[in-house]
Amino acid sequence: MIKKAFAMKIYPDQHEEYRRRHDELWPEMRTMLKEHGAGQYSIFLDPESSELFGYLEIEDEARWSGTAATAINQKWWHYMADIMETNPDDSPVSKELVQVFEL
Ligand code: RM4
Repeated sequence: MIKKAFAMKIYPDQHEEYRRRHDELWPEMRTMLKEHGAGQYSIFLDPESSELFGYLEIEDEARWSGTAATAINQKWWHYMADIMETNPDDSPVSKELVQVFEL
């Protein structure tokens, strides 16, 4: 099992909307993430800085990297682009974080 963590950023006035959209995560998106080996996927928000901290566990990097090109993921990223910092292709600006401790 591989642990992945990453940081993203939402717009300061969109905290509630970001949560609302994830409370209603499209079933096809949920299925796609699981089919690509995602487990224990959580996203936390720092309300002061509007930074998001994402954590998930995957089985295989290559399998996980396939998520980006799926039609449902592309649709999700376009849908989310109005409330978070994105790249020109609407993917979220995402910084990979490095694990530095484990109990
Ligand atoms: C996030 C972001 C990620 C996606 C999750 C479900 O806002 O778009 O890429 O995996 O939602």
